[in-house]
Amino acid sequence: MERILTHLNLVTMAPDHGYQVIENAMVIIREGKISYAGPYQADLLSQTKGEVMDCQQALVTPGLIDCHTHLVFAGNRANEFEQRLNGVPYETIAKAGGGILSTVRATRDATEDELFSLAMERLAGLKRDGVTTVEIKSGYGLTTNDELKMLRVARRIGEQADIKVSTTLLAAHALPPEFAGRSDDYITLVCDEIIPAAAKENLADAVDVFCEGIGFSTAQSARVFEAANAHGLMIKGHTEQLSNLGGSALAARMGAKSVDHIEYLDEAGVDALAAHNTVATLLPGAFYFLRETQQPPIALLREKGVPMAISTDFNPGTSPIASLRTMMNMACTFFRLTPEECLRGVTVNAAQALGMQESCGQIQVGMAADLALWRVSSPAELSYRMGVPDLIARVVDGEFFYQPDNR
Ligand code: DI6
Ligand code: FE
Repeated sequence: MERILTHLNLVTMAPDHGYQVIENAMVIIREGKISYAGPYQADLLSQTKGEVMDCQQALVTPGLIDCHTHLVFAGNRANEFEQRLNGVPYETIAKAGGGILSTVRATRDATEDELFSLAMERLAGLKRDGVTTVEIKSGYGLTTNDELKMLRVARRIGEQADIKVSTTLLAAHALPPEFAGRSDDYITLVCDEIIPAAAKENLADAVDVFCEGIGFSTAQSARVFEAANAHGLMIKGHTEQLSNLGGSALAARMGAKSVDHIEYLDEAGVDALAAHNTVATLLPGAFYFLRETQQPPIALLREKGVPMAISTDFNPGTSPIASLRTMMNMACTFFRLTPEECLRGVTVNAAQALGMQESCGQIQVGMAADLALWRVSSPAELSYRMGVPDLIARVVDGEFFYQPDNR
């Protein structure tokens, strides 16, 4: 069964046309994959059997990819947000059990069904922005059972068929209270028990580490990456978010698909990313929410040709913002990325950050028919405007999901 989309303006992000709009274009979908994408061709249309859909001049881009989220958790931290704005010091909140560990408690107490329905609500926000693939991390369980529980919820979201999910085990996110003063022992648990269990049940596509003074050291991160590599899982890092420990270069050398945050990355770190073709994932939501002033080294990343991705980092502590288009706008305003770099950052480069560059992130023959149809006239509008419901539909493996009330 084929489907022919006509009367559309096409932005493929593929090497031949990239960001350039192909007007009056045509896309043919066969068995969930792109079989043609390019200028309108009357004879091709007449040769093709199937349903013809008039897209009424919609702009069609690859479906957007949010390559870094913590979408599965229970509770929220609005109370702490409010306390801080009322002058309560962070230390007081932390001593009273606030911060990441309050989310850990709530997540441990929640059932899989509860976590699933909470995550689905948050996901609705991302879908409104045309997201067809999302990465979801664990990291609020911090026991074998609770980490696997989070990953099972993430996998179940992917089985709903209207969005693709890539899962990441982030057991090395924070030190659980049971291991206070024994962080090396916790890393041993992560390497010897949690990673093997997640690999055995096929629950994780990748493994991530929070490599930071308040997280885990580079030596501990290396142990986690080694265990992940030994189990054939991809690796990624939360690195150089608050200080420069060299975690990004370490992760790149060990084969990381991406390193994320990277406000404090130095030139040697950028060189390591360039040498290993590691994606630099920018998270402007956390930059905004933490009122960070240290800029990621955008000029150096550009100069050395490091691919940049952009993501929401959706999480209850530092980025409670379920909008990838808001992140595109913030990447322009805070980091001075161009709208072209932003669209690349949520399509082709985000796919690379997930090791999915062969199957999605571009509109190219043979790739999955994962598309977003927009009521906009130029791709720059996607980074320019926030909050206006511009999305008409998402297409996942050739299947259409219309945005309610916006057909
Ligand atoms: N960096 C972050 O910004 C989040 N995790 C991390 O490693 C914060 C997560 C939270 O506060 O719940
Ligand atoms: Fe994160």
